[in-house]
Amino acid sequence: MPPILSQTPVPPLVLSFAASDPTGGAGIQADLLTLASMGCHPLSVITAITVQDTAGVEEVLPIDAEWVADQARMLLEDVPVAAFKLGMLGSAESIAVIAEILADYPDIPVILDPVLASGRGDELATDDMIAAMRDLLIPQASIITPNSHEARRLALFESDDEELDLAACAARLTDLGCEFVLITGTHENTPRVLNTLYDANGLVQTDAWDRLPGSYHGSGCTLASAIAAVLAYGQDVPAAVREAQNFTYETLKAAFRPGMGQYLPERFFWAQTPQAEGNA
Ligand code: PXL
Repeated sequence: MPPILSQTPVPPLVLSFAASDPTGGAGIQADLLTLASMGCHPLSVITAITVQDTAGVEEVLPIDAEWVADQARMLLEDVPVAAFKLGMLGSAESIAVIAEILADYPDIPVILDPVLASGRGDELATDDMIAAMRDLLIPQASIITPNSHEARRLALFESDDEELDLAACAARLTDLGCEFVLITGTHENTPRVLNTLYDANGLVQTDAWDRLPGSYHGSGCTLASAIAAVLAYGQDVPAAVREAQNFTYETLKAAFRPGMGQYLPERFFWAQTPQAEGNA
């Protein structure tokens, strides 16, 4: 190899386990764009393939759990990973093999975005997947990033009653063993969006954001990947959560609408020319 190449520093490597979203708005494509935009090199293990457009998800084909495990194991033998990011995982069997892999790398931070449904409400996780996440993944997570609906379902509160206390949900989730829980508040009936970070001792920080006018596809994947990127650069979770929210907010302000459904976050907002901004 020419010396110039061998001296090129390796960016932090973040391994994302996620499903393909052909729109590029969510899923593995969202993770790759976010990680690359934030200066990491994305590694990817595909857990499922979806058929969808910007309005919603039509079909899901989970990848065989053995293939999920093989993709990850081969990669991990070769390259040093700075953070694991988990999105839509496809099946309870895949969750089980991913949990085994994570257990072999206990020092690598795990960012779990517990994807349960699409923005339109298409179910993306079965009850056995939710049970497996709760039993096998949440105990190993450095941080999980549910929205308020997901937090209530994972904490076993069935109702979507706005009065249900999100702090109580977070306490149940940290009791399962994760270090931090970031509950995003887009779906709550508050004037501003409140994103709240908890640990085992309770509230850590709340950040408030002005509500943006659009409906966005892939904002959760963007936020969780951005947290993974900052953790991969060595910052702590509260700092990563702050910086990742700033990044995500910028991607949503620059979002574009390529089809008839939702807006997609612009993960390369910082590379836009003034003219492209004028067309947005
Ligand atoms: O936004 C969550 C999400 C994650 N991954 C895939 C998705 C979605 C939502 O639709 O399709 C592949």
